[in-house]
Amino acid sequence: MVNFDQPHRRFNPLNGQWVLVSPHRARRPWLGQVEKAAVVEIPAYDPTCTLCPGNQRVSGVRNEAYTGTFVFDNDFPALLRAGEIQPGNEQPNPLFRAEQETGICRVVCFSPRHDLTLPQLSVTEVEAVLRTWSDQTAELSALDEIGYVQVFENKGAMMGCSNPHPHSQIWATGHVPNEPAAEAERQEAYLRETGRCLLCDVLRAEQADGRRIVAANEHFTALVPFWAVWPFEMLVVAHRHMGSLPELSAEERLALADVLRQVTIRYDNLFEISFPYSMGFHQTPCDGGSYPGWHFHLHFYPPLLRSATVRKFMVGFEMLGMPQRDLTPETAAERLRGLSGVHYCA
Ligand code: H2U
Ligand code: ZN
Repeated sequence: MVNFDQPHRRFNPLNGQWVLVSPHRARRPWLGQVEKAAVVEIPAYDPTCTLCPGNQRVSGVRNEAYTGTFVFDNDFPALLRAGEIQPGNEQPNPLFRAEQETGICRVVCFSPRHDLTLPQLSVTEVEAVLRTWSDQTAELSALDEIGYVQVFENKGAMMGCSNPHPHSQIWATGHVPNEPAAEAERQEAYLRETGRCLLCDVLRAEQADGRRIVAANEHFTALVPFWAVWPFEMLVVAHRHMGSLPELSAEERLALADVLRQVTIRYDNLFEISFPYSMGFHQTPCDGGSYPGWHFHLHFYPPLLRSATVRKFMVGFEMLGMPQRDLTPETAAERLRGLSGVHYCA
């Protein structure tokens, strides 16, 4: 038996990592929002923004006068196409392993509006963003040189986002990156050992328990996972066993748009700020392997802990030992669930 009110560790079956939970330290009274972040008025169009329609980017290229979503190749890509890489003469050895990495980096603007983040867009506008991410996934994963397509959004200066114009990024790589590689291994092992899908089982168990569920509709559920590391981390799981965005039906895409709004609106309402996070889709690798155990999902990793400005740091024991949290996932979910589904600015 385990006492969840006392220090204990929880296992993340998706990545094989443990997290230390110290709930006795979170007993101090909830102070709510201590200080509000300075309110910055953001214009609908910013003539100096490199992502706004019709404006010039750093590369000198001018953006289209776009009216919906807008995709362009990143002017400062972290990866290069195979044909762009110069041959080298480094000889890796077993201790200093290295492999050339190739790939494609793109930027996806959500809308022409410089001032509207995901929770402020309508459900049809979010659905349009999902369709763009889906089309990009299909296009990039069809390329021989691409083994994985990572769609993600870094939101807020705290997450290193350099431009407030709502946008996401896509990094498509030749190799499968660490996180999805670990998830692939564990999901396939679970399927081999049990004959069932890991996240189908997790979803059923979470639905039966109920304590960690924050929002749901017919096709998707958003929850604070049992093994969450970040205070208000969330996992969005598809109800149907599928692998990637292009597999969603039109109805499922609309349902995902709805859940994305439910999640991000509650995040903004928590401290009444534009809530920072890194979020991203975990989709089936496209490296030619077979991944019947892969279950389509999204992770939201927000850095904030107690207020608009008090963030969690992953330092000390967490860098050298393992991640640790005070607030239990159950308490975090309860707090998020209790917030209004209507944006505080509306
Ligand atoms: P982040 O702020 O989330 O890093 O996203 C901005 C991205 O947009 C960043 O990767 C790219 C940056 O390289 N960018 C361009 O490609 N061209 C520009 O003119 C500005 C920013
Ligand atoms: Zn802009």
